[in-house]
Amino acid sequence: MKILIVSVNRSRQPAAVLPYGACVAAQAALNSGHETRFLDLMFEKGPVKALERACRDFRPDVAGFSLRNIDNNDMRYPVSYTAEAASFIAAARRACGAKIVLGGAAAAVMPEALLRLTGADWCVLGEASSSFPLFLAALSTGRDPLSVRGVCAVANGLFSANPPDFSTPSGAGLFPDFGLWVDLSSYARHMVSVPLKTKLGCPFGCVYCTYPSGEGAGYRLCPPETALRAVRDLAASGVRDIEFVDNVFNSPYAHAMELCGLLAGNRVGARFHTMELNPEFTDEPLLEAMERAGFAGIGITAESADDGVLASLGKNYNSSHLERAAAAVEKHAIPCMWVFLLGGPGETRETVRRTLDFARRRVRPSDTVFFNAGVRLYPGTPLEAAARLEGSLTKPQAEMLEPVFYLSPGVDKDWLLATLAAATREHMNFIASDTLALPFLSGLYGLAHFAGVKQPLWKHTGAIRRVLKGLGVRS
Ligand code: B12
Repeated sequence: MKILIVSVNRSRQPAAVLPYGACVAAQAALNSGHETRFLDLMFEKGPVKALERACRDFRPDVAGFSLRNIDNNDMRYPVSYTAEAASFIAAARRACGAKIVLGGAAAAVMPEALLRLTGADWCVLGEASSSFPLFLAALSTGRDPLSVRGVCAVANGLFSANPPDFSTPSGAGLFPDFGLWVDLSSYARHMVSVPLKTKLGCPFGCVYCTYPSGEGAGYRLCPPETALRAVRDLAASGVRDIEFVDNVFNSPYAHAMELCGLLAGNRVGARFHTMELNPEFTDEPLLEAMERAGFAGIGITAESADDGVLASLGKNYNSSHLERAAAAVEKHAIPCMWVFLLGGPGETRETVRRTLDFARRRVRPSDTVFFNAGVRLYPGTPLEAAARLEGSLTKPQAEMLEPVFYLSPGVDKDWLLATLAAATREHMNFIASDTLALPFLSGLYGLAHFAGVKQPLWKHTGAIRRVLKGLGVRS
């Protein structure tokens, strides 16, 4: 069959991201014998025209739309991406007779609502490297696609789903030949690193999170040697920045250590990044190993420094792990971004102050701190159930594509935002969503690349904000 994969994501907030999942789906279609083309809408000036052209010229049998984001997860400046995605799908429908399939991280979070919104024929969940070829095989041989694990559809107004198979092993299927599908140099010009994942699944029980339902709760580890091969291939093709986008990079700890050891022993001239370190496993030996491996930037997803809030969020760590992680970070030169999520269950003015106090005391001024305010609610999560019990969420699940946020009754929105604004004014290395919403942020990446600045750009947050302040620009 002729398969067109369309990556609809055009968001540059906080930075453009390379359509990793869409590339995996395209590679899976190609490897299973289908004639496959890819349309990346990220940098297209006229996305609808480009899509119509691709549909008319290629006349695909199947158009697979990769939907990454539902919205920007920002309570203060919410942006929803689903209406735009639906308009692209409608344009494809008008331009050709292809069957329309949805996939991607957003589709995994709310498949039914997205199927109903877009009118797509099917949604394929689970690992695209295994489920997508099985789906295409069913379609091409006239079998019911719903017989394939991970496929769902709305027919006659009714939603049917065949649950995804979370037992497929993680391996080479995670490493597409990116250069076949996207223009890597455009991404490099926007200071975007190439993403790689070294495992699937997430065993943690964070109350707001969709990862275990999207990938399964058990780990499926990619052999570190296989990941090293993918890193080598990318480096050989000229890629200089590689970001590990595992849900949690440093768990299982031994797997991360083994990979770092291999990277250190086989230096390929690339810089490595990850934003997904869990404080429980962030210690001295790990940072030592990451430094030797060539990591140029790390992020610690701390969320809160208050033990009560961490427990209510369902976290596996407490404030003593944060203290230990901070002590380890201080001993190493790798720039670090700390990420906090304020307003979750159990949050009060007191607990917010405790987290801010941790950031002031323990984060080096040369490092960056990002504060999220408000927790995006997703169907099927324990936090959704709690919010309904509390009475703060009344919207039916079908309407949750429009962003809805949880804010603890113990802290009011105005106070929280004013307190955050004061903290970010006082500390130039502290940022909140105001900075991410800056309209010129995307241009800044291009400028920085042109000036030869190395990734990650966020390590210059303090300096950039000071310059902007000098120019009278609020950031
Ligand atoms: C790492 C990450 C980031 C990094 C990205 C770094 C980088 N260099 O790429 C950073 C921190 C920058 C980031 C930013 C954002 N992220 Co983010 N991110 C992730 C994370 C943890 C992994 C994404 C990834 O690369 N996965 C690996 C690829 C291979 O998986 P995949 O894309 O899902 O694709 C698989 C399937 O979905 C499927 N598939 C994909 N496309 C298609 C197409 C077809 C046809 C088929 C059949 C299958 C298919 O096949 C793939 C392989 O199985 C996910 C969580 C998660 N577990 O998905 C969140 C996630 C994708 N992010 C999310 C969000 C909201 C954002 C932001 C909007 C806000 C934010 N929190 O910062 C921004 C948007 C940035 C942008 N410009 O678009 C949401 C998106 C859904 C939603 N809730 O709206 C997720 C799912 C987290 C969540 N549950 O809330 N993110």
